[in-house]
Amino acid sequence: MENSQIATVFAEIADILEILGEQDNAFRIRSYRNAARTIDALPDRLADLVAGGKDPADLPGIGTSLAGKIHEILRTGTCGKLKELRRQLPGHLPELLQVKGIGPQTCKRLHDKLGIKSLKDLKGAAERGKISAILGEKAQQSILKGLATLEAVSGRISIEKATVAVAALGRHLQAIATIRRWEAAGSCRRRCETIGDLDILVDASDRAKAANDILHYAPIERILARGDEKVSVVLAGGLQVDFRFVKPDAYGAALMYFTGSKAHNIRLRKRAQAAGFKLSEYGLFKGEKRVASRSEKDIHKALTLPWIPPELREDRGEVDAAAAGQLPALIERKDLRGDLHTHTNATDGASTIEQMVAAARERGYQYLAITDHSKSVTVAHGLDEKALRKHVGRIRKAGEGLKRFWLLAGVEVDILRDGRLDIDTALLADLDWVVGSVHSVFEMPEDKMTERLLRAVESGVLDCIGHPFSRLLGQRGPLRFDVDRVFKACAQAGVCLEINAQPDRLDLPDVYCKRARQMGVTLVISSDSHKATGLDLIDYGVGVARRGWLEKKDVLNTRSAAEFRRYKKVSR
Ligand code: DGT
Ligand code: CA
Ligand code: CA
Ligand code: ZN
Repeated sequence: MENSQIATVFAEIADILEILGEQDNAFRIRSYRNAARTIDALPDRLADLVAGGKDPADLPGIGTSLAGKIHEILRTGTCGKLKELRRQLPGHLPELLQVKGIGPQTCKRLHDKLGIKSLKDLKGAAERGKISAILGEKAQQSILKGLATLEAVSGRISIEKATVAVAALGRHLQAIATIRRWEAAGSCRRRCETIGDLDILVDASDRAKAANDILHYAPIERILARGDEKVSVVLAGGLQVDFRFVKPDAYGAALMYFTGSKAHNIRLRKRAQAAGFKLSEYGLFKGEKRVASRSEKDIHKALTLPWIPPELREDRGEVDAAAAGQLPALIERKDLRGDLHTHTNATDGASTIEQMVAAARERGYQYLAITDHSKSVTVAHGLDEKALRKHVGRIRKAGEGLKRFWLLAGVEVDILRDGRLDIDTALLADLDWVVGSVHSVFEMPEDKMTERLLRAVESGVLDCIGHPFSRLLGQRGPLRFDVDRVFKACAQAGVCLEINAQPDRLDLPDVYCKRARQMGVTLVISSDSHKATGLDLIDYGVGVARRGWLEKKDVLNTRSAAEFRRYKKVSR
């Protein structure tokens, strides 16, 4: 169980209490919120700490009552209090909080004044112009916009949430004796940005028994279907899981089919047909004879293709590339030698410089850049010149004593609305690594935004553009700018583009990775971690890079510290 899952339970309790408007609960609401924040920011997994004998009540702001709930959540995945509160709340009100700009109080007003009980109600009211009378025209427009971005991912969850859900479910499946083998297929295996539902393949020696044991998984809230081929359930929180039973001798064929994507399957089936085969979830057939089915490799081989990695299976030219022997040798997590975008407790991070370094070394890295926020990002306590100079002094001092490890003193500097940078150029020029990012004024005419980014790229002091589209999945659309011009300027100026691995960013998006590489831009995969354990989020960035056809050589932070130093000398 991850800290974020525990924090989510407390945050939802606070949301519901606040929507219910129980004034005398103000103190309790605050303590649930604080607990959620504390737990979310913990550098270590609370589950591990508790397993190691730590009492959650020792954490700041967590008393015995909350500690008891933490134990309950760790044991059962949820908490009785939350279930009870959910029963008290009419309709699906907390789902309104997913809309950017709607907090619990707005939510309550929308309910009290307009009888809104769900997202659907909200949308209807906003479209009929009913909201402006209560909240004003500006709020109505912003709600309509928030709804539109939400719809783009509606009913879908982040790849991180899906990965965590698969890991938790996996621990349950692992313990079922009749299950010989299982695997997550579908969009999860292709490492898509967001996941609609989970598709789990199961090879069981006794299907009825296995189905029975699967259905004992505590987070299951509803059973949609139960048959000999398939069991479908909905977990608490709304995630659907389809389990499909497959025979071991057709495992590869089923894995291939249910991995998809649908467009890829169709493309591959056409190729099989052209060669006189029939391809289905049961195998590759010539007439009545099954020629391959046990493993994906067998099937690909019979079609005279190399094995195609799941991340490429989107019908973006991968079948032709495979046939021509031109599949990329995709980058892997173990190729990474360092992380070039991280935060510490000097701004909005939770860990110290030393804790970040230790975590980087544990992961086998040879270098790490500390890039805290600059002054414009006031919510993150961004640093002004004076504070940054002091911080850089501390970073350099911490780096001096380190053997075979390069600690880079850097910054994530704000790109202001006119393209100027938020920190004095002379100071930036003195740093080891400068990430430039847009954190405000996301709405601009396209040509103005292009000029803004070009000016930053051509400043001569940036090493990398952070989260280049500054989108937040489900919350904020991408910046609009002339992609070709900005990418070309990056290639010319030797400024890298970041693949930011934060699960709600995944920015650059996969299709732009391919384009950036073709235009000669160097890419960097960064965790943008705000705590020591957050370095592992970089995995989601590797997923994006693989979906973007990137190889080890395309990504700067696969280079050794020595090679990276040489790159730095020639690039600036
Ligand atoms: P999702 O769940 O929306 O994130 O995306 P997927 O790709 O996991 O889609 P899902 O769960 O509907 O189906 C899983 C896989 O099953 C899909 O990637 C390909 C395969 N599949 C589903 N329906 C069809 C179909 O009508 N034709 C073919 N060829 N394959 C299908
Ligand atoms: Ca799926
Ligand atoms: Ca499915
Ligand atoms: Zn940022």
